[in-house]
Amino acid sequence: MRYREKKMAGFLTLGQQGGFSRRQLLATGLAATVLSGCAKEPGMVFRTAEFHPKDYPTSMAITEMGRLMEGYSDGKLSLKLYAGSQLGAERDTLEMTTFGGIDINRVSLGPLNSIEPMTNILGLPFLFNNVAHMRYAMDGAPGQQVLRALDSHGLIGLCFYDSGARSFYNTKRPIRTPDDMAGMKFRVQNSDLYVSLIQELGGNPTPMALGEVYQSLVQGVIDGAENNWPSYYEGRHFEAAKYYSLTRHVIAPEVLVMSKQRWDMLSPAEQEIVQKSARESVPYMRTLWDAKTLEAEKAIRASGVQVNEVDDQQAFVERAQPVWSQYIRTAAERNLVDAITEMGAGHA
Ligand code: GTR
Repeated sequence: MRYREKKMAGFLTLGQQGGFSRRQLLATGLAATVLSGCAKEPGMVFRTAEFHPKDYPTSMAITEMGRLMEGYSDGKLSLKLYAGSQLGAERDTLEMTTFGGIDINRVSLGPLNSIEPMTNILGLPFLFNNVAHMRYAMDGAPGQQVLRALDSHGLIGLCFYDSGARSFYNTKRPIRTPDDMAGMKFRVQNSDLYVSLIQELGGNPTPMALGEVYQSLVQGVIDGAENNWPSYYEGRHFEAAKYYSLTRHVIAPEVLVMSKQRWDMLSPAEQEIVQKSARESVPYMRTLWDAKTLEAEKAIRASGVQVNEVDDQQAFVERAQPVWSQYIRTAAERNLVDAITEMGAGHA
């Protein structure tokens, strides 16, 4: 089948397999594309999922990617962004993406950990020295290697976005040493890596969707969680958990993925446009991210949250060390860690 025919067939089977009703297709704009195909070359509107609201850096970068894509394709390729978790929690939207029910999705690496082991490597505690190190490594061969590893799971890794450094916040007390975490219940992403990390540090991990964290903090179901400045701020978690302790234990990036089903319906030229547009949205995302991080930090500090540096970060590094041996299992994983570590020399 030539790619155009494959594309049209793909649209129809996508609708049938995914069990979309005609009303749902119309609502998402997919039907418009299918129907207009009779009259002229059909355009494609990629259904795109994002947990964060539409003015969050990742959402704005996706919007920028859509703008670039439309320009490069003379309006034939575009995306519709469903921001603010409209399509569901990250774990669920990711599953839908692997089956072709969602075309593009911006997710944290956490929910990908159970799908592709290589993603665990980027989430290893204290792997990256800082955000600059992470960006450098993701722009180079290590980043490409992890993106390509997603191919065998029905996903095309388009690019990495930022997620800053994750630190702990809680309702009880400042965390200065790992011992301060003892007995506290921390929400973690649905990822075994994060569960192990909290256990090694001495806390009690509770996997939970991000959307449930605020309420769970307020109701005392959990004592704390961990995240970067923008997410701690955006979710209003800082209003419920007044201690933010700068452990900076994970500096994993986020990733923009496309459903392989949809990718395979594109011509090589269209694939290149999608890839290029995603890549070109990255510098824009980074500028927004840096500004948002500063803005969030300023607002959080002004709100009366008690922010502290930890006494000795090395104590956390050492406690978390068993997580490394647990997740570096193959020679390829070891090589990836070594390559990333070496790249850190210029980013101390
Ligand atoms: C945020 C990230 C979200 C989500 C979240 C979490 O930093 O942007 O995609 O994965 O962390 O903790 O669940």
